Order: sequence, then C-alpha cells, then structure tokens
Amino acid sequence: MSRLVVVSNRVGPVKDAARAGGLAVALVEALKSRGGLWYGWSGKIEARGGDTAKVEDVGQLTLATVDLSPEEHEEYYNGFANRCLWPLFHYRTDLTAFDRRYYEGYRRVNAKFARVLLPLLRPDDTIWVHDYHLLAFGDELRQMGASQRMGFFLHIPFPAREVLTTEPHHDTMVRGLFAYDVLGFQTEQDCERFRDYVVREAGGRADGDKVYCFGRSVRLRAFPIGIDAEGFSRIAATDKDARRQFEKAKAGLGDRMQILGVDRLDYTKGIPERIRAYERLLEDYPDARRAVSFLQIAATSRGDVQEYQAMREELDGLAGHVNGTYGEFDWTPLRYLNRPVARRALAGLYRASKIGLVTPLRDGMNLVAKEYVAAQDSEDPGVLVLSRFAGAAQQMPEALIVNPYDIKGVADALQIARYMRLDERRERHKALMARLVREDVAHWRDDFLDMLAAVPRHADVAVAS
Ligand code: ADQ
Repeated sequence: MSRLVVVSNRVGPVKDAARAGGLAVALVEALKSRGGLWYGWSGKIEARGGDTAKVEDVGQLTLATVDLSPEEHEEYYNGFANRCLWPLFHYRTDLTAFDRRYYEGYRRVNAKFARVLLPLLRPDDTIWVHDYHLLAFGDELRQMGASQRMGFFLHIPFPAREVLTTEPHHDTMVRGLFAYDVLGFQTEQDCERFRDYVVREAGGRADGDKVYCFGRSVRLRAFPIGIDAEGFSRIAATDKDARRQFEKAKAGLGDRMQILGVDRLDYTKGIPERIRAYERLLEDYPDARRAVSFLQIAATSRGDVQEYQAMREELDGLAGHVNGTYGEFDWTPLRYLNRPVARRALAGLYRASKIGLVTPLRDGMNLVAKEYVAAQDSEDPGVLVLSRFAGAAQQMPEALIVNPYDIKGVADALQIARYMRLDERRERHKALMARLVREDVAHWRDDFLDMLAAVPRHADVAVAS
C-alpha cells in the first residue's frame, strides 16, 4: 500500500482534536488506524515564517509542520481563507472581503506549502489534500513536477455558480482544482453545483463522474463525511467522564427536558436564529415554560476575525433577553456557555439531552448532528431537530428537518419533538444509527482512497479533450 500523505491547513492537535473543529476530528479518526504523514501549518506565527518543515513522530503518524509569518497568517488565513472563501462558500457575500492582497497572499502560502512538502515526498505516495485553505496547493505542487496521485476533499459547501462568480478569481480557483485527480465533496448537491459551474461558466463538459475542462479531466464524487459512530456511542454509554457528566446534567435538570446546541461560534451555525426559535417556543407554548432548559455551548473560534467578535456580543444580548423575559427565581430558561467542552464530557451531555438542536444556515456536513444521534440511549433516544441546509440532512431524513430561517417552524418542531412518543423515537433513531454505522468515518476515508487508487497516475494521463 502506498504511503498516505494528508495535507491540511492545521496539523493536529492529535490528542484534543475537538478543539480544532470538525476537520481535525475527522482526520485524526481517519489517520489513527492507517498511519502516514500529516502535513500543514504548525499553528505558530513566527516573525520570519519558515521555509522548512519540522518533522516528528507521534505513534504511527509522522507530523510535518511549517510556521507562518504574521503577514502570511493575516493574508492567507485570516484574510482569503476566513474572510473571503469561508463566507463566500456559505453564501454570505455580504460578509465576503474581496481584497486582492488577500488572494495574492493565499497563492504565495499555497506555493510555499508545496515547496516545503516537495522534498519529503516519495514517488509512490498518495496525497490527500483538505479544504478551502488549499484550493491552489495541488496546482502549485504539479507545477513543481509532482506526479503522485493527488485527491482533494472540500469540507464546506461548494457554492452556487451565481455566488461563486462574485469572487474575481473564481476562474483561476476552479482551474487550479483540475490539478487533482479526484475531487470529493460532501453531498451530491455540491457535485451538481461544481458541474454546473464547469459546464455553464467554464465551457467544460461532464460525463458520469468525470468532468472535462481546461484541457484536463478530474473524477468527481460525493463522499459524505462520517464519525466513528460505534466508538462514540460506546463512550457515551460507558466512559467514566461521560457517565459523570450525564449524571450531573440529569441531577441538575430534575424533571426538565434539556435541549442542546453545540457549535463552534460561527455565523454559519444559525445560533441567533436558534435562540429566537427557542424564545418563540416559550411564547407560543406556555406548557414548555419551566418544562425545558436550553443549553447552548459555543466555543470561540477565529477570535481575531471581526465578524466573530460581533457575534459574541449579539449572543450575549439575545441570551440575556430570553432569560430576562421568561426566567423565574428557580428557572433559567437558557444557559449559554462560551467555551469548548472535553469530548468525553460532551458525549455525556448529548446523552442527557432529549432534543439535539442543530440549525446551521449552511453547513458542509455538520458532525454535531451525527454525534448527537450516536450518543443516544437506543432504548430511550432523544430527537434530532436538523436544518435542511446542513449536508447531514441528506443522510438523516428521520430527523425533524427544519428551515432555520423559519423561526415559527423551528419552534413548532421543538414542540413536536417534546411530545414524540417512545416507539417513534426508537424507530427514527434505529434508522439514523444504522446509516451512521454503515457510513462512518472509516468508510468515508476508504471510499475516497479507493477511488484515488483506481485512477491512472497523473503522469500517465493523456490530455483529455
Ligand atoms: P465545523 O464547522 O467545525 O467543521 P462540525 O462538523 O459541526 O463543524 O464539527 C464540529 C466538531 O467540533 C464536532 O466534532 C464537535 O463535537 C466539536 N465541537 C464543536 N463545538 C464544540 C464545543 N463547544 N466544545 C467541544 N467540541 C466542540 C467543518 C465543516 C462541517 C463539516 C466538518 C467535517 O464546516 O460542515 O462537517 O468540517 O468535514
């Protein structure tokens, strides 16, 4: 088997991946059993940046990292990746910074990542590149002569053509993706949007899972990312820390039903709309007052980006408003914690919550929805209320699917979830869990890598018409 080289913006943290969000969680799971080289930014900002990789072994894994200079970090990471691509790909053109300086910095850092990795590569390596930070990486590496098999997986949505074309560099960005041999997206809809761009904007053509454009071809498929469903389920049921958290939560709740939201603090996650929907539940259904308790956990991420600071203030205000309006001396309707929770404790919290409320305005997949289901007690499972705009909704039709912009609709779904009968909850949970186990993170990884292994090596491909 050829060595696997995974390239992503951040490498690790191997032990506490949840702090770094969904991508890190998924990659640690994917690499744990197979081993290989994991390469990317060290997370450090050093005055002169770095031009060589620091290499270290952690168990079966070799980690290789490179530092960024303050300017590189500002233009590539805070700038183009997080102030342009992130909002743009989540349909927030109103928040997108169209700044050429950011784009140029992004290209420079993608080229630097390629240059630093090149001497560490072996001729028969399989290279798997991840996410929107590295759209141009494959193109840069190919221009330096690399002919290894190379695939790319996008963790966030691929936007509609009309949205993507608002970015002045859309053509170069998509052209760069044709340096890869396989392109993986989260859902079939993402693939459709990519094909639509290629055919209608760039004059290419699509034939089955092959897409031809710019004198090259690439294989395109949806690989919905999964979690280690059985492992997480076991943790929720039997782990000591998870049990402790479960018991503590239950004791604090008494007869009340807990509704839980868990997110990175991000404007794509629909947290303000969710709080408004909860408030609407209390307003429209007086029987819910004192009978429920909403816990929203939102860990700060990308704290140096301005939009994220503004969001923190907005949420503090909204939470205060709900508690001020509906709170009683002995009942706090909403508890809002602005911090990360350790993974095992989180499993216990999910299990102690009778409703999982996952309502992003746009999300590539959303692993929280999957973790919530996996953590439930199959004898007495809770109900997942899930946004139709999360990629996960495609695989989880047995959840209560909602439109997060429809505040009243979400409030009604919460009320339905509160009263859902045990046999229906069990039935829905069984179907959801069976799919989670079948389409878990190992399946995602193997599926992608099998497809990549099956394509002819890039060097041997005749230029396709
Ligand atoms: P994220 O946007 O980070 O991921 P998500 O898929 O929900 O979103 O993953 C978040 C992960 O971080 C989960 O494992 C969750 O448990 C953990 N997490 C979130 N908040 C936490 C908190 N307060 N404390 C502890 N842990 C917390 C990106 C894309 C998603 C895609 C993933 C994987 O935006 O659409 O599903 O990558 O591809």
